[in-house]
Order: sequence, then structure tokens, then C-alpha cells
Amino acid sequence: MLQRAEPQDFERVLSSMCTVPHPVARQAAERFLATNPGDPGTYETVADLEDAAVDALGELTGLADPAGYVASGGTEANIQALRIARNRADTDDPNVVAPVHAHFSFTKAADVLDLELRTAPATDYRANTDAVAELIDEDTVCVVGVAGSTEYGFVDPIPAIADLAHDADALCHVDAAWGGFYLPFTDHDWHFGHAAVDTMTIDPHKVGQAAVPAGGLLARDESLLDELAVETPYLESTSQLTLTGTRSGAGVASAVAAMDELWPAGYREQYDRSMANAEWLADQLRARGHDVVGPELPLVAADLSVPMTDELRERGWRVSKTGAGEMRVVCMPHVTRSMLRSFVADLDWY
Ligand code: 0PR
Repeated sequence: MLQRAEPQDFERVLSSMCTVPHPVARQAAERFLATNPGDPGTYETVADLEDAAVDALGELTGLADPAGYVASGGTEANIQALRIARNRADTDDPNVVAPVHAHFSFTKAADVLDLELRTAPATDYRANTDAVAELIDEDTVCVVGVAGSTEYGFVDPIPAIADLAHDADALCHVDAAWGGFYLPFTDHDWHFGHAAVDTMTIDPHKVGQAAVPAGGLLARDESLLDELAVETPYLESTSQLTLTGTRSGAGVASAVAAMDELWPAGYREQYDRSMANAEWLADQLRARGHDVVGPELPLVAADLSVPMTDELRERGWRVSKTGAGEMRVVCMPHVTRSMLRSFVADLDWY
């Protein structure tokens, strides 16, 4: 079975937030496959690489002296960010306020951390800051903003959210898991340099073109990460702050390789190409009479009345739907104009 199984061919994948790793990332992943950054005393090289990855992510996100680590993905990073916020706060009944479009990993985080998750409605696909403000009280430990939402690719008003968090003595966490590698080339106020952001999720294994698993957790200050540290009696290092124990060095090494290769010029070209593709697709769909949401970042949602996704699936296309039932196309680096041309041609067939 395994010998004959082909890994996913990306030729018709329009639904995924993962992409084909850059060749240098693939090579680095293979080389470091057997290393464990969870044990830096033994695997020193990959531990040094992890520092390099965090420094590179800091540069991308306007953080001069970054703290953080390469997580298994955005889910772990979001869980850990809320864990920091919960552990530093002084309340028996902690809550987190997030916009309604926050990724479902926050629901998992609230569950495992025993936090109340309060979700605020959005206006025009972005967090409504009045609604966010209404949900904040003295037990709020974290206020979340999303910079590149999973369903529509929209960016919340991060500076206003950060102000609300700080007025309440809560942390501000920005989830830029998907958007973080596109946003440096936009006018959005999303990063540590623009606003009083405390922690951020930004995933090299999505738009960063690293291999899975490579998520990113960043913190403004090392002392925030201290909230996560547990003692590790028999390892050479004395404490560990990751949620997972053994981790794959493949993610770490490939993240460094991809960022060395692509930051900033390669990522900028990718953003320009992907955004132009998203705008082209949006125009094509509008010209055919569909209501289109966006694109604010390279993600297009459109109200297609056809019982679409199943029929498209039969033709090999992988597209997903928003919660409201719109078709959703994520313009990842592997999504080219010629792919979109044949996709639109297939849509015309219906
Ligand atoms: N935050 C945001 C804004 C996300 O979009 C995602 C994942 C996460 C956090 C969680 O990241 P991990 O999945 O790395 O833990 N968003 C995609 C989603 O849930 C993930 C995805 C990726 C889905 C590849 C499908 C796929 O093929 O839709």
C-alpha cells in the first residue's frame, strides 16, 4: 500500500493553508528529521537553529529582542499564549475575549485551560471593538485579535484591541498563524512594532513555506515565557516550556532554511503574486454575478449557488466552504494563475 501511495498532489488544492515546502526547507527537514529540539542539551545544533528561527520571526514581526519557540502549529501556539495569560493573572475565574471568527483552536485552548471563552461579533468580517470592550471585565486575562482570519482572510483592528487589553491589565495575543508571512508587505497595523501586542502566533508551515510541523509562538518578553516553564529533573536543561515534549527538528530546520532563503524579497514576491491571483479570481467571480468577500489578504470567499464543492471535488478540485456556506479559495504559494484559470473554466462548465 505505502509503496504505491502518492502523497497529495497540490495541482488542484485550493482549500488548504499548507503548501508545498520550498526545496531548501524540504532538504533541511530531511537532514534534521532525527533531532529533538525538546532536548537542547543533547541536540545542540537544532537548539541553536531554533534561536535563529525565533530571531527571524522577530524581524518579520517588528520585535527587536524576541522570545518564543517553534511549536507544532498554530493550535499549540494559541494554547500556549492563553496559558501564559492565565498563569500570570490573579483571578480564580479567568476569561478570554476573542472575535467570533477566531480559529477553533481557541475553543480547544479554553477547554484544556479551563478558561471561559467569550466571543464578540464582527462587523464587516473584522472584530467589532465596541463588542469586544463590552465583554471585557476584571477577570479577563487575554484579548485576542486575528490578523488574517481562517475563513475570510481579514485583519482585525489590532492597535484598538491591544489598547483594550492593556486598559484591562490583560495580555493582547495576535493570531497571525496564516497571515503573518503576507502581512509585512501590506499597510495593516498588525505587529509588535505597531501596537502593544504581547504574544503572537505566526506559522512557518503555512505561508512561510516550511515543512509541517513548524508553528511559531512569539512573546514580547522572556518573562512571559517563564509562565510556561516546568522543571525537567533528568535532562541537562533544567526546564521546558513547550507543550509537546519530543519535537521534530524537521520543522525547526526547515523554518530557518525557508526564512533564510525567502525573507524578505522572496516572501514579498510571493505576496504580490498571491494577492494578484486572489484579485483576479475575485474579478472573474464578480463578472459571473457572484457576491465576493474580499480579498483583504490572498483568500477569496464567494457565494456560489451551485452545490459546488462536491461536483468540483469529482473533478479533482479541493475547495472548502465557510461556516456561512460560501466557497473559499486560499491563494497559497502553490496556487498559480494557470491553476485558477482552469478552475474558473471548470466553474463555467456548470
Ligand atoms: N490560527 C489560524 C488563523 C488558522 O487559520 C489556523 C489553521 C490555526 C490557528 C491553527 O493552526 P494549526 O492547524 O497549524 O494548528 N487554519 C487552517 C484551518 O483550520 C488549518 C489548515 C491547514 C486546514 C491545512 C486545512 C489544511 O489542509 O482551516
